[in-house]
Amino acid sequence: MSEIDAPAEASDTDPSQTAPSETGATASHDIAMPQGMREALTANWDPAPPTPHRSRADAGPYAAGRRAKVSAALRDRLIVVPAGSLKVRANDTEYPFRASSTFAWLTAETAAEAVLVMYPDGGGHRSVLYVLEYVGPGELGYFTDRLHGALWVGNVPTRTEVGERLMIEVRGRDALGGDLEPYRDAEAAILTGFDPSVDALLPRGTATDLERIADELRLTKDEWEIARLQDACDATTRGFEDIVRELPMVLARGGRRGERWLEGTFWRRARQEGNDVGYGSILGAGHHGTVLHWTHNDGDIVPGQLLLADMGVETNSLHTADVTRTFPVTGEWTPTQRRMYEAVREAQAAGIAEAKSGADFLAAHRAATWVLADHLHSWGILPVTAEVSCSTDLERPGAGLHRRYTLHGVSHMLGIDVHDCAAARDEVYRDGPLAPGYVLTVEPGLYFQLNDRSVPAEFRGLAVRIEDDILVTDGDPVNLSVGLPRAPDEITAWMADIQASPASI
Ligand SMILES: [Mn+2]
Repeated sequence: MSEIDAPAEASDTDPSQTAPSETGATASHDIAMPQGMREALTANWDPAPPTPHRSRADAGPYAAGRRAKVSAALRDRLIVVPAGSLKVRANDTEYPFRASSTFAWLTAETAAEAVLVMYPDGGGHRSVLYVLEYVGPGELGYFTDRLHGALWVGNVPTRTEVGERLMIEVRGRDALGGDLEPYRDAEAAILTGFDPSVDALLPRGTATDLERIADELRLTKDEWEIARLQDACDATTRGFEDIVRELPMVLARGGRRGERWLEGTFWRRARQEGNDVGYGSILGAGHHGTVLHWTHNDGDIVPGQLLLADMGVETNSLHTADVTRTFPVTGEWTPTQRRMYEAVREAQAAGIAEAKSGADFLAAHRAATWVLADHLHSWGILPVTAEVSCSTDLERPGAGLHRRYTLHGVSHMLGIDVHDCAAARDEVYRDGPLAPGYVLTVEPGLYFQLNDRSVPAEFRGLAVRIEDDILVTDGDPVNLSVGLPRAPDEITAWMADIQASPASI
């Protein structure tokens, strides 16, 4: 990251703005660039080296198929879906950009500040993708625009290349305002809140139906998306192998902040094989595993602990895995750890068996939770039977007491978002039947807090969660994350095997 010696141009809202101030200095502490210097610096350049498009070559027809479904659901409406704008992290640095999920789903594009517009046209829609082309050689912004100068941030693909790769009409982002002007008062479905400059162009646009409709359509993954989710799970498997391989080294060095080290190890795999992690990795050693969203990951790792690792690689198409494994950091289970682990494994198997076409979404949750409650009762922790604790009559005395230890629902939809399809109505998601092409997690867990007086001392501070990504089909459920072992002895053997073999990249 460079600041000194080059005049940085912060172009706040208008990405095409490249004009420097009178002195040529554009941000605090920048060195002035007089007119003569500007002319000298902008002369004598060939075009900037092209940057290839990063999407898969086969993405276009699938994205077109998704647009056709949205088109049919929003007939005669203007549809506007921005990728989103850059977000400031601090001062003049931005967060890494991640396109809005609806945009990525409809275009297979992930570029910052791009916008999809679907114009009503003869009962259907004509789709146009507006992309930003960065400031090239011959213009001052090539040197001075730290957000969009090709010299500063690398070039982007040409409009022609984007159009050929994604099989869509492409126009420059600077044409968007003029193209939308005739629609300023039209009834528009617009994904608001992602790009303020786009929201301002269509002040009467509404977001509600578009998000709901897209999220309900996104419940069913097409074959291309299923393949990407499989890619995400496969890369995630390799990331888990990476952290297992480094555990002996972490322990040998005293384990200090070992959770953080392993977080970095997994992140390297995510960046190597995909775009990023799909959500903040959770690495909870010992009682940190009882904290559902433990993303501080700053704890030590010491022998005798279980490590709960909940991590997922996000592909370049932005599809993510969401996988949890829990294992003893030395590979050796204590009897209590094993007993607890086997209960969760049995619960997960019961849940996965319910992930069938036609079953309702909550069937996996009910089946898994019943198994957990039954074990909790048999251990003397739950004072009532599973039948009482899992009663659908929530007013019944004793109902729901297992929730002190199970804490969360067993499933959620998975796709481009880790908690996918959040805007879908309850009647099609939570209360709706599963269908072929749905992908959901099955992730039961047991959590005994360190300070919970209701459990025997031997259980306190222990946490187990097992999470896999399940594809619903016409037949049996397909486990996309089956590449990682689950049986306790298989985990021990897997760890020894991985730790005896070199890393692969
Ligand atoms: Mn999950």
